Amino acid sequence: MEIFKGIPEIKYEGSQSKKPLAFKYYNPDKVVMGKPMREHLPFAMAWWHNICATGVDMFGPGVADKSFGAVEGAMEHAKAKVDAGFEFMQKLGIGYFCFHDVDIVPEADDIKETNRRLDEISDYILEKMKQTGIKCLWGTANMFSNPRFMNGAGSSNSADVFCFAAAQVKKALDITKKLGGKAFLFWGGREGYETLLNTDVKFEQENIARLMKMAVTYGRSIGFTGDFYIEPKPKEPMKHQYDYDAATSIGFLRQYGLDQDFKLNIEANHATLAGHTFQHDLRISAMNGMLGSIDANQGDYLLGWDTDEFPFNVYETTMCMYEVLKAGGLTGGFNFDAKTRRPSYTHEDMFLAYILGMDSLAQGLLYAAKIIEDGRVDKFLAERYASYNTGIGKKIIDGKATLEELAAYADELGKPELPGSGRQEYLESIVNSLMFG
Ligand code: XLS
Ligand code: NI
Ligand code: NI
Repeated sequence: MEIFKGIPEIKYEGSQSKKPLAFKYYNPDKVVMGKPMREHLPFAMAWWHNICATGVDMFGPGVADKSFGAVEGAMEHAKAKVDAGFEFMQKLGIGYFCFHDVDIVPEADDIKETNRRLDEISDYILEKMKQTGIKCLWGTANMFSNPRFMNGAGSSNSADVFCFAAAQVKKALDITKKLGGKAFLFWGGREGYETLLNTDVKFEQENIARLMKMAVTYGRSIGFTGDFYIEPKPKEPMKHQYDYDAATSIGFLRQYGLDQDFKLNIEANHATLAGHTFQHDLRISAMNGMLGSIDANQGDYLLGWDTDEFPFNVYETTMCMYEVLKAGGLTGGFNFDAKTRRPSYTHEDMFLAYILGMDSLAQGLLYAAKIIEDGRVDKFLAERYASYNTGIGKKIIDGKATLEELAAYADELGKPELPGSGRQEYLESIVNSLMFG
């Protein structure tokens, strides 16, 4: 039964098209730098925002109808959501989805019953996956909504709560493995604190690492060969979240010996909440060999919270795709961890939002490829460090110089030349002319 009646399969029509339900830039077959767009951009649908969220906020109830013709909260509804999700992805040509355990079934009071429901729904999802060829990008356990997690999951002060976190991780890993998921994700949820008056940070961080270690050991024991991800976020819901940003998360993973099994899932809006650009956290992850996947969205520079908007800022998507191309692509994908604004409450809005997001990333890809193929930016960057290619610079790089020798070199020189202009404005004008020229 068709759920999104009147919504056709979304096709590429080109930038001149005025048709709302068409791609203007995302042309899956178009080859960019030797690869079709669909391979550059493995898009994923986020189950929670798209299929579950109704626009509930602190000030009012839901406004969007996500019942999909079923009684809400029952297993019948869970199945209707699967039907809706797969029809949605098929109509947009999206190849992957991401989910939390409690997105796909209503949580029961008893964990045994929740797990039974998860078995049932994952059979149904698997069937749909076989019919459509759509795959699972990553799964995760929601360890932040249920009241038991008010003080965190791995970081909870209660050992019983820690066990429930472990139980959920185990089951979510089982389901992710069953669905052939590429990765398993930990987003910090409530792993953080409000005040140091009641928090033992060292103890909590060690415990989070213990939970992650157990997850890796268990995952490998059941034959899960995918990556584990940490998704950094600096704040919200907690005042301070432990996985603050990419650099902090990488330090944590290395400290606890988790860096061989984990990579990062970088979310645009989380990077900007941490006071970085999206590009910054992508670069930090990539240069450490830990760029796994992306939660594609954008924040609002005037607001201090995670607005999870669909990406439309093409400067940001361009610099994102520049980093992704430079890193040789993603092993993960682009998961739209994004929601329509509350007044955009219709089913058609869900499609329009994904079209915006997919087109914005496609534009970013096209412009990033132009910047790379043009070569002026890369050439400038390489030349900027040319003083290390020969002479004393090379000696430094080769590790053959001593502090005394460099001091003697400086003595002899008396005064160095200024290091050369950074030419930022020139470089920015190159980017503009490539984007709009
Ligand atoms: C919340 C996070 C969350 C994760 C998955 O801010 O972005 O949605 O991606 O738990
Ligand atoms: Ni977010
Ligand atoms: Ni996210």
